[in-house]
Amino acid sequence: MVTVYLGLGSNLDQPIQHIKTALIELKTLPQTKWICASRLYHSAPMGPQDQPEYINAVAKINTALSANTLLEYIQYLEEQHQRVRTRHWGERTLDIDILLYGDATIKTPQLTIPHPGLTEREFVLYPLYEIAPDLQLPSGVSLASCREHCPLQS
Ligand code: ROI
Repeated sequence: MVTVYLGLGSNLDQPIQHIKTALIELKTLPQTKWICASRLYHSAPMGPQDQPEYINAVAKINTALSANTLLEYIQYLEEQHQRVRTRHWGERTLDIDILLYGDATIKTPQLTIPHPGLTEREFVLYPLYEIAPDLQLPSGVSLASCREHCPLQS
């Protein structure tokens, strides 16, 4: 089993509901043990500013699924939430990112792990820190030091 952290975000059509439902749906993933999730966080949009604020959360699971298979399940979940892609960095009903997949570093056309935004996005760092304050990233850098360099803006 590999420990995986997932980042969830939504800013359309009752975002709190989308995140809460997605967290429940993640509990049904095959070959996967649910561990915990952060609280829900409000955050100002990164990207175009003329979009609603986001609700974000981070979930922790242990899974026997490969990173690619997990990605397929996650994309299926996003589709179930009528995910529509409007514009680059635009609004969305549900976005789920694989932030960390154990200690793996993966770079393929489909997947970049650790997630490239992980170390500088407050809406990822803060919920992740809530559930994994002692985490070390595959680079050897501690999550705590990333968070110190990323002051809360919103
Ligand atoms: N901004 C915030 N605050 N939260 C998100 O989850 C989020 N997701 C995105 C972009 C459009 C980059 N901005 C975001 O994908």
